[in-house]
Amino acid sequence: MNRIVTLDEFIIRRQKDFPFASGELTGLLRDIGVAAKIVNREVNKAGLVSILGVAGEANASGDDVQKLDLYANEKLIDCLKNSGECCGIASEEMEDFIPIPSLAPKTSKYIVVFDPLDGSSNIDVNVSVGTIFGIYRRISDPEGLCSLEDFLQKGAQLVAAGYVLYGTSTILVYSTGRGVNGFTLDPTIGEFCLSHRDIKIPARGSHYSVNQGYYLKFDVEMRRYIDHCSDMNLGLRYIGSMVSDIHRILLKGGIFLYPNTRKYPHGKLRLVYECNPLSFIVEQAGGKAITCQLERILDMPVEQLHQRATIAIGSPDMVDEMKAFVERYSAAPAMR
Ligand code: AHM
Ligand code: MG
Repeated sequence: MNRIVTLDEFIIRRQKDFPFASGELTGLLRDIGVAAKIVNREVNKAGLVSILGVAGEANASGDDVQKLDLYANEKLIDCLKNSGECCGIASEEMEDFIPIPSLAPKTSKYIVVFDPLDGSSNIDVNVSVGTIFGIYRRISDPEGLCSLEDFLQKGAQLVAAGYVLYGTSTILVYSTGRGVNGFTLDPTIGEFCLSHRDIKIPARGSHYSVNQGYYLKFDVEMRRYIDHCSDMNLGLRYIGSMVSDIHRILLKGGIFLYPNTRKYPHGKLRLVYECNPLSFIVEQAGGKAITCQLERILDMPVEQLHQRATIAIGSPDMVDEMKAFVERYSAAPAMR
């Protein structure tokens, strides 16, 4: 039997790769691991809603039942606030960021952004959902509270990013910029155990992932690329939970698209909470991530916390191919 490597052990071992590391990032990653276990416990109970109570009502014990995405948001905030390793948090569930005063004598240098429960429309029907997170080093004066500029850094400035997928098993995947590793939760011992070492995305895959129901709302170049995927006999897989779709693509190859539509002229997905962290992971695994207007996601200027972006992300050869289609069809209006 192979020796089990737990997430905590792995994170501590990796700290040695960073000569000037103070242990803060290590602590933060561990806090996120703890929050993930707490959220996982509640996600697993979601099917018992008819027994335990519906969100917005009181349950049998008279306690208010919370929506799961708000619960996840609260747990992540609690874990990060109490650790003292982080000086600010921004979440997809909150309008504004929360500055966290330092616990003297410590002055924390990291901020965390997250989408606590992505794909939350899938919870009621027992389909996988996920948590996405990104960690940046603060750029504001370390003596004061963190400020908006800390959260508006480009994705290329990420120090670490990851996701937790609450699926058939629960897996935490993260990168600190030196490859990507995945840890599956063993519920019997309550530990995330190293299960996917140094993940590399295949150059191509046999599936594409897009909400094909919006086909007629996409620009012509995107429609031509989707036609091409179908001509190539690629299979379509779309879960409607980005973490699940990206996880499949990371392991098996493929491309995920969320282009602009009439309803979402700038794309639907959030740059800070969804696109940047997942692009960081995919690039670290050898993949690519660009907007449907062909800019690298990680180089996109961030002007607002809840800014949206279009995205094409996944296997490098497939993203290049999509890019070629966009260049060809947007340059030749006569062919529309
Ligand atoms: P959410 O953050 O409100 O859950 O929305 C994000 C989700 C992604 O996980 C998923 O890829 C996408 O929205 C699905 O959107 P659509 O139903 O428009 O295809
Ligand atoms: Mg989301």
